[in-house]
Amino acid sequence: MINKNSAKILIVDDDPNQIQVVISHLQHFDYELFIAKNSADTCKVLANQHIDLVLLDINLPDGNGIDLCREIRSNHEFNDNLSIVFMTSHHSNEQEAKGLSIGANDYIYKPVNADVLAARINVQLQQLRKTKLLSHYANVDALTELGNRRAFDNQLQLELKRGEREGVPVSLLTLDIDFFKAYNDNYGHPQGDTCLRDVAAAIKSECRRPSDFAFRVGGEEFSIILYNTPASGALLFADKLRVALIDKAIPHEYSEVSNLVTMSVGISDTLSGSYNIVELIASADDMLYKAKQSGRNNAMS
Ligand code: GH3
Ligand code: MG
Ligand code: MG
Ligand code: MG
Repeated sequence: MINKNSAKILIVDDDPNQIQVVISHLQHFDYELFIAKNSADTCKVLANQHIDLVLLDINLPDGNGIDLCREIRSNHEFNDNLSIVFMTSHHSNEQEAKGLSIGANDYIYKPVNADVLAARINVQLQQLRKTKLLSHYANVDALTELGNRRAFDNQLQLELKRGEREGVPVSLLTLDIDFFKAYNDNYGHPQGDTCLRDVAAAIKSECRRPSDFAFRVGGEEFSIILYNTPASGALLFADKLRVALIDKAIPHEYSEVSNLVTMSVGISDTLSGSYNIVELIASADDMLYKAKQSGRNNAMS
């Protein structure tokens, strides 16, 4: 969520006087302001800071704002949730329509009134907050706060493409809680939900690298993507995770394998198969089936 007071705004203008005007208009707000005087500096700031909004001049010494806007929108390394607002003194309906059609969110003419600038920025920041909230609801599982099935599909697609491009293995782990139906039937659904949250917490605490991604993909099923990890490494990870869950010591006196909640894990990787998403998922599911068949509370690759 962007907090209104901590929004990061980048002012792009080659005219120091114009920059001063904007700064004085915005000084009463707690925005964090950044300045760039040309296209190259703009890209540098966008790459290094999570900017929320850019106030973009059209005429720049090393290019023009329209081309820069296009470049920003096509470069996915930059913040997807970025608002681009053109600010120019050159009146042109054609330019204005073009700017909005290539991905700008608003178009303001200089000189701008301080209250109007503040109000327009506020509209943009409100819109960003709504977009982020919508994306959160679409991708995050409400019970565990892990990514949901949709987020899993997207991330796996992304990591497989990246792995293939960089020639790096990707592992997939499919996790399933053992005898969870019996848990629910005996302890009740609310207690079952609490158990799912506890399992998710154990998963989160074991996913320590930025390239480890965990999801709740179904009722009591979870998936983990480990980038740059072969199945042998994923197996070690799965065993640590199983121990972490056992260490949580969630009582389950109706389990047939333990008196605690346990999980079984199926593992596949891109080395044994291909970078094909369907094959990778099917193979992890097969391994999960085998892990269940062989007595549960274990991991198989
Ligand atoms: P196995 O060891 O073979 O995995 O047995 P199991 O009982 O865990 O497997 P099964 O797939 O038969 O049971 C899944 C159960 O998970 C069914 C349902 O009671 C429970 N469940 C699914 N979604 C939720 C949920 O959102 N909350 C709660 N509390 N329980 C859920
Ligand atoms: Mg200029
Ligand atoms: Mg299941
Ligand atoms: Mg189960």
